[in-house]
Amino acid sequence: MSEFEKNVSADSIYQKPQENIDDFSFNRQVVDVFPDMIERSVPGYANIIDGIGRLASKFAVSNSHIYDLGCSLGAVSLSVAKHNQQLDVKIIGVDNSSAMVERCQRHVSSYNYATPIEIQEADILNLEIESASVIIMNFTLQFITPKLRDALMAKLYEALIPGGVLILSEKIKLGHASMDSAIIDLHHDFKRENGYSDLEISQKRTALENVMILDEYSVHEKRLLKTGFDAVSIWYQQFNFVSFFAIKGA
Ligand code: GEK
Repeated sequence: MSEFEKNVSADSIYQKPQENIDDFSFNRQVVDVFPDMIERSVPGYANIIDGIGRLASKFAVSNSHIYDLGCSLGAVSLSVAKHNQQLDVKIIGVDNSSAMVERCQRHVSSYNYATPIEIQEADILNLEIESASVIIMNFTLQFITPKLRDALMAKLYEALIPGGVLILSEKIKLGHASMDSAIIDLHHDFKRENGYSDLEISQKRTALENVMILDEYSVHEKRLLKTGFDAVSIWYQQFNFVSFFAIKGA
């Protein structure tokens, strides 16, 4: 366990009743508890992080960039660096939360993988992306305003080299009332088993309501095919948390 992991505080942000629940934001308070929060909230998080590193290594090519968009504390960037076998690859992690970026830079620099990792503070929507063999958005697209998602996918497609891959992970809607309700119950059971109370679960849900907007998987798939990607496939799913990848034709 690294020094960083030993210093992670437990997430107690929504433990006490709050009269007015502010919209969720990736501020300093969230950054302080982020590894604990995401591990206890996203089923399969550790498997997804490891799997993305392994999957990225199948598509990374020499003299290219690998982007980790919405990198938070750099878990994906570090997994990609750990598994990368290609020379002259640069991993670029990007986040628009200055609190995240500051902590991420310190965290990432405590590792010493051969593949360099550069962390930038920027909004993905304004970012210039180029020469990418792999682009990853691990639970980030759901925080982008829905009407901007088509254009963002088109920009990522353009930035990929032929044969490149886009790896997306998202919480999804199932699009059927009783199926959604069953799966949401399973997710809430998962959170309860990880120590969150009903109050914490419901207050967090309220905080996320206006900022995390979910699509159905079929919407993601259609959008990517319409953008020009050759094929889209799920490689991991637990409950309503899905990770999938799309290939740009060679
Ligand atoms: C992980 N990928 O640990 N531009 C840049 N960053 C953004 C934007 C934007 N427009 N919108 C949101 N973010 C990570 C987890 S968390 C998901 C990703 C979660 C950033 C935001 O600041 C946050 O750090 C991240 O996207 C989403 O694998 O907490 O559910």
